[in-house]
Amino acid sequence: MPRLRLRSGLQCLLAVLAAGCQAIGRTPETRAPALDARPGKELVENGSFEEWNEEGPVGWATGPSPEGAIQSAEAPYGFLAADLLSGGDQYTVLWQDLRTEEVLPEARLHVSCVAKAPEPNQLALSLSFLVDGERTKETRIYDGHGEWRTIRFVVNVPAGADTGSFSIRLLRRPGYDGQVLADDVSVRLE
Ligand SMILES: [Ca+2]
Repeated sequence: MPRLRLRSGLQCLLAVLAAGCQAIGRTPETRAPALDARPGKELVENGSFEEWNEEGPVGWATGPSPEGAIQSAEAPYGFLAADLLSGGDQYTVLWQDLRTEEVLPEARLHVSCVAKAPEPNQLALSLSFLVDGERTKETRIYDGHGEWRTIRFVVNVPAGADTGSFSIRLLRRPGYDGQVLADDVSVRLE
């Protein structure tokens, strides 16, 4: 009987391991498709926040402090998202200068991210660039109430734009509480 119980225990363990392996194997198939499945040239590095180092998400700068954003496993794209921490009475900003060597005046840029926050207006997505030496911004805000929403807009690059001056920003506004998440930041050149 002891041998029987041992075998039964081993069988249970193997069954649990097999179920776990199946669950791990299934996970990627239940996630959204990779960024590169979409048309156009992607200008954002690590827009899905899958790569991190000790300073934060690879390719991104954060402020006001280096701890402006931490990893979150609640991610609609891939396995990780950015959790923008409260900056007290200051904006928390996550930004990146874009690889815009190929962006010519009068090109179209498709700008988007997915975001989740408890209240509308807690998070903004902003594309910034110089036109004839003047800083120009196109900004859209999160308008949900605690659910994942897509923020999306199109920018027609004006004739006088400095093609080396483009940057993308996520801004967590001061004066709100709760968790603010962002994932899948994309600027695609049509
Ligand atoms: Ca992600």
